[in-house]
Amino acid sequence: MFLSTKILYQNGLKSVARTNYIATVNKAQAILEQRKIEQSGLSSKFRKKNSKQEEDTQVFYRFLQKLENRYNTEYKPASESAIQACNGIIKSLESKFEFGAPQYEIFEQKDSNTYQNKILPEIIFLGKCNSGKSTLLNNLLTNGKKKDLTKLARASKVAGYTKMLNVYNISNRFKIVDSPGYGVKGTAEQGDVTMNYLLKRKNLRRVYLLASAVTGLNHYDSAIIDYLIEHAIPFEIVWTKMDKVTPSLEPILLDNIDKSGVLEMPVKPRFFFINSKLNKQKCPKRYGLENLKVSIMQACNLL
Ligand SMILES: Nc1nc2c(ncn2[C@@H]2O[C@H](COP(=O)(O)OP(=O)(O)OP(=O)(O)O)[C@@H](O)[C@H]2O)c(=O)[nH]1
Ligand SMILES: [Mg+2]
Repeated sequence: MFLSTKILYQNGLKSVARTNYIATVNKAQAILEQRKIEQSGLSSKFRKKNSKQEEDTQVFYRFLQKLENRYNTEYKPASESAIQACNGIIKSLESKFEFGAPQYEIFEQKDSNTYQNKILPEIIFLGKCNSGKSTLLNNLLTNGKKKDLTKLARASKVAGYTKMLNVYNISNRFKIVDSPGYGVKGTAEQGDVTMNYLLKRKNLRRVYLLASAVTGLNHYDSAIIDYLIEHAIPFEIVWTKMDKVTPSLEPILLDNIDKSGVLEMPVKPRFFFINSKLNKQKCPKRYGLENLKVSIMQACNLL
């Protein structure tokens, strides 16, 4: 009796253990199944997110194409060989901040001290405060590497950040001048130094006028454009912050350009549409910078 009870007990134990074991296996299987479901859910969510990103990038790219076709009819995009040559030159060059000048006389004086009168071709970035001049300069001269992006020109959310003409020397081959912005945050002294520079600078090859694609051109830009035309200073227009143009802002941008008066000029400036900042959703790359680099190199006779 004792034995059979013991066997029973043992059998009972075994069967309890077996039941527990089966329950554990079932539980583990259920967990695995659940995980599989979750993972497949996750990956489909991930796939959905990725394809949404791709779609947004394509939509953005198509909008850029539309702008190119509509406004740059007289200009061809830079050829692949020109882009490669240009990137090769830029890679081999070293950029450094040379000096800042709050007045044009100081600019001339510092410039002659630095170069012993060696004349280098020069371009300047003009534009309203906050239009992205300093950020673009950094992007161009550091090949867009994130860690280097604040190495050269200081940029800031605060409008009116650049206070004087800042000169950057690129391996003694050419120079880029970053200017203080005009508009509500600009000052009379900053206007003075910039206007004097535009008027007097003999080695200025081309002006790049920057306008945020979000705020567009306004009467300040028109006044500067009139000044450039009056003094026969060649210029192009760079539309910055394209990454911020949402579908609802697209028609506003087109309207701004169409009504700006620039399209009626006898020689239409070339437009560059760029994003200096990346945006995971629709601008994973920087667009338009290659064409702009080629234009700068050509203006400085380096290509
Ligand atoms: N999203 C986006 N932000 C940009 C872009 N370019 C510039 N910014 C931002 O716009 C702000 C102003 O940029 P800056 O480069 O300082 O503008 P600036 O024209 O030099 O301004 P001032 O020196 O004040 O005349 C900064 O917060 C930049 O990060 C761009 O292409 N996309
Ligand atoms: Mg600036």
